[in-house]
Amino acid sequence: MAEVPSYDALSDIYSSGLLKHAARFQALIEEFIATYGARPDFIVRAPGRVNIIGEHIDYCGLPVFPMAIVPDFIIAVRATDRRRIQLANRDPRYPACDYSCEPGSAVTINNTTHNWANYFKCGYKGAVEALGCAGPRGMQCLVDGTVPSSAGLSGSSALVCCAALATMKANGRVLPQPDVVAVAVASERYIGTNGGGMDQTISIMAQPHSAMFIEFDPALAVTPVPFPSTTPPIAFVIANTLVVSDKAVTAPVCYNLRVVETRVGALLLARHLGIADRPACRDVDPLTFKIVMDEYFAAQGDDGSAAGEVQTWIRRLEAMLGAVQQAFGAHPCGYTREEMAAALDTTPAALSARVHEGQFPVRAERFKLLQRAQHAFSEALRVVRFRQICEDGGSSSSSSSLAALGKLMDESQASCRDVFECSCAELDELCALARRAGSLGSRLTGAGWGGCSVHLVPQDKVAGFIAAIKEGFYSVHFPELAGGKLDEAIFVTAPGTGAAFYTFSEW
Ligand code: NG1
Repeated sequence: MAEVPSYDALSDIYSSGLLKHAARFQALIEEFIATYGARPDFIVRAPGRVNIIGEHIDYCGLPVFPMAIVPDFIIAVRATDRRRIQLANRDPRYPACDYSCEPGSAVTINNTTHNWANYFKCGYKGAVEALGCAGPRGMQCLVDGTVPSSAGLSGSSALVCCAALATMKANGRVLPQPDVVAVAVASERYIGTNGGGMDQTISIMAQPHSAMFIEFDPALAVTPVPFPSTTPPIAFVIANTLVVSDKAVTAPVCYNLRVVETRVGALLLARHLGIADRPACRDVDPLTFKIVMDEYFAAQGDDGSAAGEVQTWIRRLEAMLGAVQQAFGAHPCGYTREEMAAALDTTPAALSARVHEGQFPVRAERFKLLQRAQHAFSEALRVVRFRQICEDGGSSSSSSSLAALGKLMDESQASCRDVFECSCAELDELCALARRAGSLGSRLTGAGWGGCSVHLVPQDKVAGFIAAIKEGFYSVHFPELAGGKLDEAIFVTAPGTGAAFYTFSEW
């Protein structure tokens, strides 16, 4: 299995802006020495990501299409024999903290208060448990992050991944990439959001120059898919609405509620399709839309091998969209808890336990199973088609490829806005403005309800596009924003590298 790479040249990590990155790494080392009085042993880096298409479907077991970005977390680390984890951040908004790592002392993550160090502790705790470390080493750590927080670019997962890797390396054993992903996915749930695995997978396993088609079921599979080489080339611009959406805080009515709606949807769909008693549906936890889809076809003796992979995906997803309408169409305004339980011949309390509400509580009068399922299967179709266009890139004209990719992104945004209801007024406004300013496809990225949007723009139009958004959005809503701050809010990005260790022999 692939190992997390170690580099000794920044050019292996970043493809441009090397002087700027070198200055940042140098400043990290200098501040580390000033803080702890010794040089760090190593630096570990994990990037944020932008999801190009495939929103809120990783936790349904359905494929997604993100790429790593340059904004990242880096942590300088020194292993010590003192039984303490000392944690500091170069950003003065994030206070230092210090906790015991004596054998037997539990790491507590208080997710009722929002504290940046919680994300570090998640990765630390997950790594120590995964290594089976009875007596973990002490660590001195200095963190520097450039991923905006609560913006849909997955700064949280980048920090969790970085902390898990720092802890593994300091304790002498770094697990293979897929195991690090599993540790980071499971441990980020200590924060209280019942997340899928997209962010941690791309942060650890991204490859340069490609977005990644990520499948979660039946096993994690990551396929690099370069964008088609069009004339003009494709560029992606990220624009932050600057509406802060902290999904840990809003989880009971936003993120975790969507997870529950899709989980209950999967249970009910299995029952509607007459496959609820098949072992994979009855015993698996959580049951996802992807498992229901596969089991439905397996029950008919259809293992999918009759057609090419893409055709199989399309045929199956389209069939599920039809089934969803039949299963939930009589409840266009959603289900009450009692209605969902009755449809599953159970009680509301037993259903709540089945979808782990004890750990991830949710609040809702009505659960919109029809809409959530429609979004999930149609979004997966868009992901598969997006990949297909990228892979066929050379065979159709540049303008038709770009237009087709952009159309899928626009359709995704419409579905997120109207069907899955995870957009917000500012995201809608920014996407509409972006299309008028020359974007071929515009959508929210990440969890939504605020945060960032992503726009497909022909490279020769990027400068004009960014100027138009600055004028039409930022100068209207954030007239005080200028210079570097404005450039952090809207920037062009290319697929970046995944997590790595950096051993700074040249310094
Ligand atoms: P962000 O944008 O980092 O809040 C979240 C989830 C993803 C995925 C997206 C929506 C975590 C760590 N991340 O991302 O797994 O479900 O929302 O597509 O929970």
